[in-house]
Amino acid sequence: MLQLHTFSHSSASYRVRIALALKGVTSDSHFVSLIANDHLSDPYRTLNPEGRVPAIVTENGVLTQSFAIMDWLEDTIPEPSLYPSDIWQRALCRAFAHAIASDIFPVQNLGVRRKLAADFGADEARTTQWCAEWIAKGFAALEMETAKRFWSPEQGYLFGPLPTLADICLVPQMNNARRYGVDLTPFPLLVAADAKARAHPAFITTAPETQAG
Ligand SMILES: N[C@@H](CCC(=O)N[C@@H](CS)C(=O)NCC(=O)O)C(=O)O
Repeated sequence: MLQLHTFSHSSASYRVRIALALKGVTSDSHFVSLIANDHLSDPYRTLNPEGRVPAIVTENGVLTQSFAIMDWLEDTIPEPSLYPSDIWQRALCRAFAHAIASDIFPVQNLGVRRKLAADFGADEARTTQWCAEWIAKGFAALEMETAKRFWSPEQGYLFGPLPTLADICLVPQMNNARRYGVDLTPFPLLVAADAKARAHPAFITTAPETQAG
């Protein structure tokens, strides 16, 4: 059985939990509290020297990085696919997902927020403002990209009839946006896509509030 090292409110962990659920794969959850700094402990860093969640223990060894884990799942269990079938749509889907995972999310990660506070004297209000501004900037671009594709909620998920990596990245990032008080009214397409995806059982059963730890 796969062992997933995960934290309830970690968006990268939530991505992997959704992907596992979509693929119908069960795993043993090992809770790593980012609040209690479990991720920085020696035993955890032996598993994942980066000191981040998620990490998954497979029969081949430990795999880190949510995208590496999701692509490994995709390669191992191709159906249902986490990508649209058309090659160009697949590329656009990857671009959407990476805009969140590589550009929007990293600047509001826990380590960054702690550094802003410790080294630059940013209080809670300033770090919240920092996170909210980066999210709003990134969402503005994604809203435009989504409008350029003439996407509408009637079309289903962001890239077709099934949830893809784009939806998997959007929903956890929307949770962060709400947590930091981002005004979502300028992003009606993203709000609609989020509402559609978060109603899917794979997103519901793996949501932060359903997780122990
Ligand atoms: N690129 C990594 C990011 C993993 C990551 O940074 N996870 C966060 C939680 S969502 C974390 O462990 N943060 C710890 C920290 O910032 O110290 C992935 O996609 O898996």
